[in-house]
Amino acid sequence: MTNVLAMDFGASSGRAIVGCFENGKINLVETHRFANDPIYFEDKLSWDIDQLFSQIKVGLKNSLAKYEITSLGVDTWGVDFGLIDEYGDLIGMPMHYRGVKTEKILTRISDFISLQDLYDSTGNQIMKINTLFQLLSIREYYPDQYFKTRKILMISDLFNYMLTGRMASERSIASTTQLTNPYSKDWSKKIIENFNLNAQMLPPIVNEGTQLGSIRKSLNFGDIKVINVCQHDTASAVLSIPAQKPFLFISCGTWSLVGTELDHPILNKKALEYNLTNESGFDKTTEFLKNCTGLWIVQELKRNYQADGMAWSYEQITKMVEETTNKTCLIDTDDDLFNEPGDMRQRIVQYSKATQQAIPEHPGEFFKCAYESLAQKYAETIDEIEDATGESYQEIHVVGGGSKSDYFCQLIANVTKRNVLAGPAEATAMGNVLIQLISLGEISDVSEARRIVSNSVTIKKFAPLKIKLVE
Ligand code: LFR
Repeated sequence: MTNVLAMDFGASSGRAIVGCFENGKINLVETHRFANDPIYFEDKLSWDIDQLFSQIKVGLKNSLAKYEITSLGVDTWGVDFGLIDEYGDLIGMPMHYRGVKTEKILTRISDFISLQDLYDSTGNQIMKINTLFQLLSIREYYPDQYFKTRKILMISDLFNYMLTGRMASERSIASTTQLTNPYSKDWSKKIIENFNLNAQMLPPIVNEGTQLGSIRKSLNFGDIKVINVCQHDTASAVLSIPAQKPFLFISCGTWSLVGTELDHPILNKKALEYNLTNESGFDKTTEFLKNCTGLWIVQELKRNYQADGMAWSYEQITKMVEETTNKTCLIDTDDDLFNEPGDMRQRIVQYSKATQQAIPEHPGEFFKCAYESLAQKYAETIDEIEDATGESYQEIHVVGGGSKSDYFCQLIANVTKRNVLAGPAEATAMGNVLIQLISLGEISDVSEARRIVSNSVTIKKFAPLKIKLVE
């Protein structure tokens, strides 16, 4: 048996998950779960890095109490990063994308490059949270921090650095920055030059599977390798999908990534018009997808009610939704209104008033609005992906937390009029574990890895039923 540890930093929680590989199957065991709530540091919404690093240590300790661990890999969401000074120390705390104020910067992008050129050079969907825009805003509003910076490390690279003392930029997480070339998947010289950035700040890009080093001796965990997994959680999740190309996926967590895996980027007019992104997956594949808001609004609603003393589980929430027979309003889940933490009920009411729809009142109606609006967004996005790729897809692989809800999977099947294949739910952790096992020589390649996923998890199928969302 070989055991490896995946440290997965999601928005609803951070987790330590041990992947136990034996007899061609992987068993995932959660050994530690902790909150990953942002903090305010110098008035900026930020990552609580020191606290989170101590949670990695707890994760290691708990895992080692039960298993012999060969290696560890860290994955996180994309775009966020820390700044390292000339002494190798972190400058302040890394900003959290939900708090970044890049709107003004975005209005001035055309001083540096045309939007078309920016898209052609990076392949990335233009989102205000992208690393490039965050970096430009630091240069503008916090020049002292910017000019002290010697290296920029994406958050998962930063944790790796804290664990090993070594700096590198893993390719998949680097591809969320709007600073990489979609073909070479290396740092884009053009972007660096056009925006007058210092190329020395960007550590060399390494492939997933690189063994970065071992955990520093001073941390006292024995000899454990740190491996650059697909550190972008989306890339890890896609890797774990047990499917043959071409396939369509929805990686459904706080965000919903709706897309497909390709051998090459797509930068045609339609891709730009639909704001579809090209990110780097394992083995330099391209994840051609749209970053849509995901269960974020549901998670926030759940928090809103909890703050009012109504603490419901997701099972209770979906039961409530299923019992809600009223038609409810539909919102654009990607509207800026829903971006930041806060009371989603007020914002949904505001939206439904502005769009002259029925105003939800009861909890079931608010949750139903969020779920149905999401499913609607997926259907629209799938049309866009089909239009931009020229492919048509009969089924959708739904992975991640959202795949655990039968109600939601059935709704997605109904609204998109396609079969839904649900699972694995722990897609990101599974992908993280798979790359470590490939790097250690336990699994030969990604095809074998995907076969192992099929043997290890149950995939549930949902066929579409006829429904109508609005009269
Ligand atoms: C998903 C994800 C998306 C990225 C968003 C913000 O967790 O990594 O891929 O666009 O978070 O970084």
